[in-house]
Amino acid sequence: MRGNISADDLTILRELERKVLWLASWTIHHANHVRDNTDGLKVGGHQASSASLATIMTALYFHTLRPSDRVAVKPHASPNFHAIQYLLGKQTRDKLENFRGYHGAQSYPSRTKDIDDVDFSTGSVGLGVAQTLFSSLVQDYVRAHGWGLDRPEGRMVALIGDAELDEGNIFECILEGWKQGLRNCWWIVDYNRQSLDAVIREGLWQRYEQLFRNFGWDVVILKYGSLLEAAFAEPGGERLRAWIDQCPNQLYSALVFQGGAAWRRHLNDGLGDQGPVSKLINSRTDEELARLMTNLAGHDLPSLLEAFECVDHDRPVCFIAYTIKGYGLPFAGHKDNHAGLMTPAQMETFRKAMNIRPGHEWDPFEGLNRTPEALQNFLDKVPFAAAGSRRLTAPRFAAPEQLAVTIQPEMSTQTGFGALLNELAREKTDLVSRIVTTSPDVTVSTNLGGWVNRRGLFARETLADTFRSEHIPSTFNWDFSDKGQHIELGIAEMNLFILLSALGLSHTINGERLIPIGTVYDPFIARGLDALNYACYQDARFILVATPSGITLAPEGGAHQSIAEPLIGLAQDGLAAFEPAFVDELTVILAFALDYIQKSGDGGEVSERNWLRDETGGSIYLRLSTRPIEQIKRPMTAALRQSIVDGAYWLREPGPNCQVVVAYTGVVAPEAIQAVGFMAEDRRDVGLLAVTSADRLNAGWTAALRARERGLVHARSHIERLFAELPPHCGIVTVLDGHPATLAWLGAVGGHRVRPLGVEHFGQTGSIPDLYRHYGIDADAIIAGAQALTPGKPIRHLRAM
Ligand SMILES: Cc1ncc(C[n+]2csc(CCOP(=O)(O)OP(=O)(O)O)c2C)c(N)n1
Ligand SMILES: [Mg+2]
Repeated sequence: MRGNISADDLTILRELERKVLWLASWTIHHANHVRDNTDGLKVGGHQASSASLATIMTALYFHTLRPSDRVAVKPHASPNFHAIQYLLGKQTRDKLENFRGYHGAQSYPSRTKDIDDVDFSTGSVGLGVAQTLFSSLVQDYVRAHGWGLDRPEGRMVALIGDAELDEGNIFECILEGWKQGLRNCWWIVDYNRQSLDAVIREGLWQRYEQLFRNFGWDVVILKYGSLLEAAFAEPGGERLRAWIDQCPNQLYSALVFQGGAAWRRHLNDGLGDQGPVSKLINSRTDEELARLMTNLAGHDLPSLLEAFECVDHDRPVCFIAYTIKGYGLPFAGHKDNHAGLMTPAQMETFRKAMNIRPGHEWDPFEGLNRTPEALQNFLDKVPFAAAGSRRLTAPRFAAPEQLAVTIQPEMSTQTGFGALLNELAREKTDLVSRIVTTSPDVTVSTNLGGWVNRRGLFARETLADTFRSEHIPSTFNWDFSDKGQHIELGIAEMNLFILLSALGLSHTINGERLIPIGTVYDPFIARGLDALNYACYQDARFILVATPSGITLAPEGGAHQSIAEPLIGLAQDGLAAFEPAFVDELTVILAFALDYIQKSGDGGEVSERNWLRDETGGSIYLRLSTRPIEQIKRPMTAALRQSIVDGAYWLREPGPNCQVVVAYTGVVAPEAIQAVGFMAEDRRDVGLLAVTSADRLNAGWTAALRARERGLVHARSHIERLFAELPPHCGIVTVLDGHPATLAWLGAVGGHRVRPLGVEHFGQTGSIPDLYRHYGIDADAIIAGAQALTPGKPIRHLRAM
């Protein structure tokens, strides 16, 4: 017995290992050669990559893992994952037959698109890996706050391709994990020494080993399987071990590909006539020799089971498991095998070797030696699958319609945000207890300081603010405790988004809902954009507050100003973007956000009222600014509140003969208001549209178009209703501190001419008036745009200049 497993169970696991390899290979083969596949895109990278991980995944899923454990599977090992879930009764044959097809099993494991309980999506290499680390931290956060203690602690496990470790975000998160006292995290590196293009550099494992140890990880190197270990114990075995240890990656891979005779030739040439070791080699047939020389620990169930079983602590562990890319398949080890596919003839040989009868390729137990009853009995008891569905749920927390805050006559949205959180921090509601804020070293400069002073920083170990205990005056109390509600991150924005992804899945991973709010400078969204996209793809729920933004950050210059971000807000799926101008708008939007992020993602129905996905919810992006602007004193009516949420309202209603509409977003409100005032005498019935969310306006519009095309003739979106009375000859000037394309589409809604103003080129230092003038988003530019769009006498204000 090794690794706490009976000989009988080990035999069954060996059968399942073959089955996983077969089913994954057949799934891929089927998608390419059996199913009609005319799109020309052959399955790339799956076959060899899956074979590489088949043994490790068999050991984990069928023996080691528990229901509380969560796994991110290397993207190209998805066929293994689907095969395992198929054997466990959680994936259908239909979906496997349709692998990579429409509504079939996904090419890369997907939480949102697959039916077989994917814990964490993967696909963009490196991100799923970091997700496991941050999920461990979130698990600790939840438990430290006293929630979910009736569930056992889980391990967060990443199955990692060795080349995946080239991604910088992995190193960023290792550093953060060390700072935050990471526990219960296992990373298993599939050390096949191959990437997509190439065989990797020699000795990388030593660099990894050092690195992980430096950051407090336990490192377990799984190099030799049990056959090799036994051979090393034979006379001459040590010589054999030395030969393998010195064998370059390239040569090893080439010999794996060539097989037994080549191994023998090279070993004999390399070792010469050495007596015992030659005897060791010569006592084996070519086939036995090939099996021995490729018996790496990553393909040796007993070695793996024992290694996993031996971990007796909760510190993070990195297993470096030696494997062979394409193990068990004809192109094993070949450096070109990443996108390698078996030919029909090779598949036929493989089928026979696996004892599979034609027509029985999908039968779960076909070709195995144990009886179906024995196998099914084993599968029924697999611990990982014992608890049923892995999707947990958590109740929602009621959010108010609007938040309260004192609005100063002049105020910026960023100050408003800080004040709103400061007010929330005073409240003793369940909702507020679930808020967790985080920021990559810009907590203070994004105005979260007041909230943090009241709610404290999170750390598993209490750490007092020495400045405070030494009575040195400071605006900020930085006391850390396990009840704190702010997670302070280092500067890496990738970490921010992956942490938001982990926090934002807590309701389904931990069964405990969190309300995550992350702050970042708007331009640096781009630094973590792929991780933001990843978080949204997994349907994680969070509020992203991006501030400051735009060229409004005038003296900071082009390196800190954002231009493209409003387009990200418009285009990013799963993220509703808002850019308020006034703080009262923000009080409404933030309240909406607190509710919207908690809505269930099921169904994807659109609301009949505004044709948005308001029933399904999503995440929220608020683009804010540091520029103080004069606030409007007005009552917040229910209708205004609704319009702010729907994306726009008339700040000045257009009259029946309206010649010009100025539609603005965000911080350029004063310029738009001023411009409308200046042109009022020279253009008739000018309208002023406040756009609080170009994203929601646009989404509602396209959804309504689609609905009408489907025959719902009365479908009308919010922007269509707002523009319904505009005369056809009226022109629209749009303006924002961001890329003009964000609002340019407004002209297409009712077929009006548009002059879109915005920022298209890198900013520079200057004052706000300097830069608004230079980039053409000031009142004069708006008036000039209006004059060019509409007939009539020149507008006096421009003439006067
Ligand atoms: C961010 C990103 N860049 C590039 C790719 C394309 N890609 C997919 S797999 C791969 C190489 C993976 O090598 P490794 O991680 O060692 O896995 P193996 O195939 O060897 O199992 C690359 C470059 C990707 N999926 N994601
Ligand atoms: Mg690799």
